[in-house]
Amino acid sequence: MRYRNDLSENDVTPEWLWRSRRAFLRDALLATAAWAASPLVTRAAGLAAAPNPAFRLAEEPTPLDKVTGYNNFYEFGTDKEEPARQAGSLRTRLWTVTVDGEVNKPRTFDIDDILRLAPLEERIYRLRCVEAWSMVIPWVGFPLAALLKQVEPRGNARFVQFVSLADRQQMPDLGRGVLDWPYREGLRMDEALHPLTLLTVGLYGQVLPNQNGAPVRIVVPWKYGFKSAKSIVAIRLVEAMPATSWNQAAPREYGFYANVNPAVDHPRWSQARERRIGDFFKRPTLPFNGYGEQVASLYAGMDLARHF
Ligand SMILES: Nc1nc2c(c(=O)[nH]1)N[C@H]1C(S)=C(S)[C@@H](COP(=O)(O)O)O[C@H]1N2
Ligand SMILES: [Mo]
Repeated sequence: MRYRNDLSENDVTPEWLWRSRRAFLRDALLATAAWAASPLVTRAAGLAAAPNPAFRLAEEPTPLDKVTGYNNFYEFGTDKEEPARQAGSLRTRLWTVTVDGEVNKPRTFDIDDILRLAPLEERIYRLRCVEAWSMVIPWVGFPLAALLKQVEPRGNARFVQFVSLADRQQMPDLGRGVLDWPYREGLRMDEALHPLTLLTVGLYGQVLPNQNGAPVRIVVPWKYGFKSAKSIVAIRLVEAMPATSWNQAAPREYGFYANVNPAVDHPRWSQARERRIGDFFKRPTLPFNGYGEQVASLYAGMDLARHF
């Protein structure tokens, strides 16, 4: 989807959003200064989401053009500029997410079902990429826990696997074999149920741009960015730790946990500092990306140098 000021509403609004707009969207954000000022934004793609004051940061959000122009999404190219150029071929309508595995009520949700599950919130989170850059992004979504509750996880569900779309017709770089497709990620059950873990449908008050993982992705702010799977089509609750694409590709470099940790270097570079996109100087990386107060207890007693 392109974001332009001069397109009519129906040109730029995905059908699922347009159809469900009356129920879930208001013509909010029309008047806010940041919204009106951005040449990239169209009001028609707006998502009504109440800012959650518990998730504000004293740091400037990364400008929208950087958030949508500098992306990691290997299905659309390995250069950071390629997803913005190439992700237009992703079809995000009539999208479904199947949630199954160790659950009492497996179910396939369409995107409208998902939007109906919980009120949308705007939460400003840091995103720290494993390659030592970071952004601050106002995401729109709600806790993944609200979705998982719907399917009634069984007692033996210990992990959650996320599976992204893998369609060669829509994703030009799937043939290049840099990763084992579909892109797969995973969380331990308590991580998946943690209130910080966000099922995400938008950013900057608009539906997710394709290059950021439309129409629905995960955002796990205390972990390296690769844990936050984009354009997901399946969520599986499983008993054993699931395989993940990056861990399979380079197990010495990318662990299952991937908690942001300035004390544990990547084998090929330091993780002590990071470049906030747009800044010249690097800044220190914070343990758990600054969310330690909320999540450090999940790892009590674990050797995080071993379980990196
Ligand atoms: N399906 C899929 N999800 C993905 C990736 C990917 O290549 N494919 N890249 C990951 C990485 S490494 C990062 S840093 C974040 C980037 O998200 P952003 O482009 O919205 O900043 O997406 C993650 N999710
Ligand atoms: Mo990343």
